[in-house]
Amino acid sequence: MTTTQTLTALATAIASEEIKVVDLSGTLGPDTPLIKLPPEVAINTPQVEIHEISKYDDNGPFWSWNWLKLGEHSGTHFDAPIHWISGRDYADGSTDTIPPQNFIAPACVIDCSAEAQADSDYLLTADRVREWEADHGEIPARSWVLMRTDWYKRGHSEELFLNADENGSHAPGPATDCIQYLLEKDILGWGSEAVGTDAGQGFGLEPPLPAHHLMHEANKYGLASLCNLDQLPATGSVIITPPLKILNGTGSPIRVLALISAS
Ligand code: 23J
Ligand code: MN
Repeated sequence: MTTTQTLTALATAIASEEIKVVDLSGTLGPDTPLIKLPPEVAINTPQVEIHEISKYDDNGPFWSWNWLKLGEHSGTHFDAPIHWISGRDYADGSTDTIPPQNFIAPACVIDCSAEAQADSDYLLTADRVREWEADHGEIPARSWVLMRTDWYKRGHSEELFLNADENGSHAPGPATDCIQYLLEKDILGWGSEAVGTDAGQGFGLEPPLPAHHLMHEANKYGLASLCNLDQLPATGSVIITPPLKILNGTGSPIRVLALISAS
């Protein structure tokens, strides 16, 4: 098959639903849960606001449109390398400078749903990734690794989704050695269903917040608040992840699409 025929076949297979498109994004709105950093340590992102400009009325008789108040790291979103101090110097590390071919890549999905249900602070380790590889093959370079926890099923309830107590949020994420191992594999990015790419208690790891610190130090990307990872196969999907082209953007809300084989 020529490359042009491959492209045509792709479009045909999507139209016929031989290739299924799975939406990995949550709905973005005023009740979208956002990360809550300790206010004595840091400023937080304000809740999403959707403001009506007109709705087929005196403010615009034939049209409806809104303007948004929106943090870069709100809802299902992309983390760019310059988001973290360890990645601050990458010339191709902001939402407007990342090469666009990096927005289409295969995904490996590691099912941690049972572990996360048993333990909200569950940390995926390098050993557990190696077990996954024994079942599904080696993690390929330039792939996304997505941690399935079914955390998105907690919905937009802050209480359930952030799951915070006096010690902060309790949500699953990667152990430091997991991220180190995945970087040895030269993955493209790391994705999570939780509010951020790191565990709720990830501040206490070494380095603190290893998914942020180590991935962005290596000019790699993150995806947070993913949904529907339970609809993906462990291997064989392709995900499409272009953030908004925000000037010097550190991240962006995003519509993440997965292409999977229907058969
Ligand atoms: C800023 C500081 C700490 C964290 C985060 C942002 C995120 O999780 C994020 O959305 O990138 S942990
Ligand atoms: Mn983020």
